[in-house]
Amino acid sequence: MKRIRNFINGEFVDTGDWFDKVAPYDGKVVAQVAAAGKREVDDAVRAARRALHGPWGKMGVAERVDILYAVAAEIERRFEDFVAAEMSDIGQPAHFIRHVDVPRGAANFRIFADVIKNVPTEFFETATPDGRGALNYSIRRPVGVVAVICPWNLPFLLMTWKLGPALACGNSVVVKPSEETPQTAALLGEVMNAVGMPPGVFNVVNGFGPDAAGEFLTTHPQVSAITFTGETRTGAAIMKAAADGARPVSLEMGGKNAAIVFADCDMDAAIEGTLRSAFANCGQVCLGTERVYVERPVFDEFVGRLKAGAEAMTPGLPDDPASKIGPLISEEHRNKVLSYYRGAREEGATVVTGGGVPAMPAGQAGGWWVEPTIWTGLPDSATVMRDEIFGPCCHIAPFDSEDEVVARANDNPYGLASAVWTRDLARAHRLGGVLEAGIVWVNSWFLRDLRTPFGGAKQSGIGREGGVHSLEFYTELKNVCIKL
Ligand code: NAD
Ligand code: 6OD
Repeated sequence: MKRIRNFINGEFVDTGDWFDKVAPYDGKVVAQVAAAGKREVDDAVRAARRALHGPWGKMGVAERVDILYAVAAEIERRFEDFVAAEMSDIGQPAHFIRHVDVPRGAANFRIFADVIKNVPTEFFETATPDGRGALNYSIRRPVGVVAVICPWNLPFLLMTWKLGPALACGNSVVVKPSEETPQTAALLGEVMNAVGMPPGVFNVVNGFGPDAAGEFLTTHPQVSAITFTGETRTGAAIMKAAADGARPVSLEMGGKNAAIVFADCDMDAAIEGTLRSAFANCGQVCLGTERVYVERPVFDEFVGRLKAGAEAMTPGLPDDPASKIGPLISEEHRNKVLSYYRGAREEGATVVTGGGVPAMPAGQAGGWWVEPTIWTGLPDSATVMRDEIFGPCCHIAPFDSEDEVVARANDNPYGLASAVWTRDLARAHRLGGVLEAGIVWVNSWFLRDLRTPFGGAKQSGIGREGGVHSLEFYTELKNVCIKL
């Protein structure tokens, strides 16, 4: 049986406290994972703090950049190992993992190395009473030990999205992967050793959240800052933990995103885009559109075509080229999604397609499969229109005017993303301005340039990361004033 260990100060560490990692597609144990207790979390944080005063802390930017490029290259060299680890952790089709998740992991190190290499500096000349003047310039210093708390839905992409900037800025890190997806963080430990990353710069502690590795890490007094991706209520708990010691947080949290389809859109593109935004990664993408609003003249056509697309999504094993959709991550998550499927029916939804569990071949029957599901006929106040479900489902509602649909899209506590489908450029700009979301896509979805700001409005997040925006969180900006 494969064993996944913690990675502390450059070494893989057992704890004797093992928990099972189960493959989502058949429910079988694929690995045992060593849960970190308070002692291992403390060891990891102390190693990270020591690293700040060792060779890592003394390195110039150019040398740091070289190491990050080497990390990216080593990930690419071991591409198939990362793909295999991610396939057995999340169970999604290999195509998605190969083209989105793993390549983005390597890119996250390269792009943030480039950002730090090219970061501009402010410079001011100050008048002084004696006429000699003074020069001011700003420098960026690492914030210290950064705790990186990760979710399970795109584990490698989302972990490296935090690690790239954290390390580029010269911090050391302690990562807590999700208990559901521990494998790629362990592989990254091997990569760090292979490229000569100084011990203690990158550490991994495995385990659960409350009263376990996650909480031990976020409450550790030697942690300088916490960056988190996950559910909004977890983010709120982490914010409370961070208040002790007044430590900064960067929170990327849940979403209940709206797709808005106008009658003038390119319908083929809107259907293809909405099939992805509703069902990619089995609906387990924070940017997914569980609320779809369609202008009335094209409502019936849109519903019919999305239904056909959803019904063509063959479920299957990650390495089966015919597979278009994988399972949900866990039994617990499937129970949650299925309870929303039942709730939608009880609230009077018309089930256009799906709503249950697909029949799977014997070997896969123990996995956490659900059918891609589409509803119509519910009011905006229905539970499935308000809660983030995080499954392969959406509700489609008709609308009659731009003002109406903007008000309905904004009437939700979350504000992560929106997708607007229209050929009217002026309208696209108007909606880009008024939709309450951290990102508004027009005629696209999940088209992400890593240099752009990313984060959520309202209950979807606090702070922005991406490109130079990440520097706000991962560095302390210091002014140096020199009297001439
Ligand atoms: P989660 O909040 O359950 O868990 C996230 C991480 O937090 C895990 O590693 C977990 O062990 C840890 N954790 C849980 N309780 C903790 C505590 N009290 N203290 C410290 N750590 C704790 O989220 P999840 O179920 O893994 O991920 C799905 C959620 O993530 C969805 O809500 C989704 O929208 C959100 N998400 C948001 C973004 C974004 O960029 N906004 C991206 C991906 C996922
Ligand atoms: O692409 C990214 O940078 C990013 N943060 C994606 C988030 C996806 C959420 O599931």
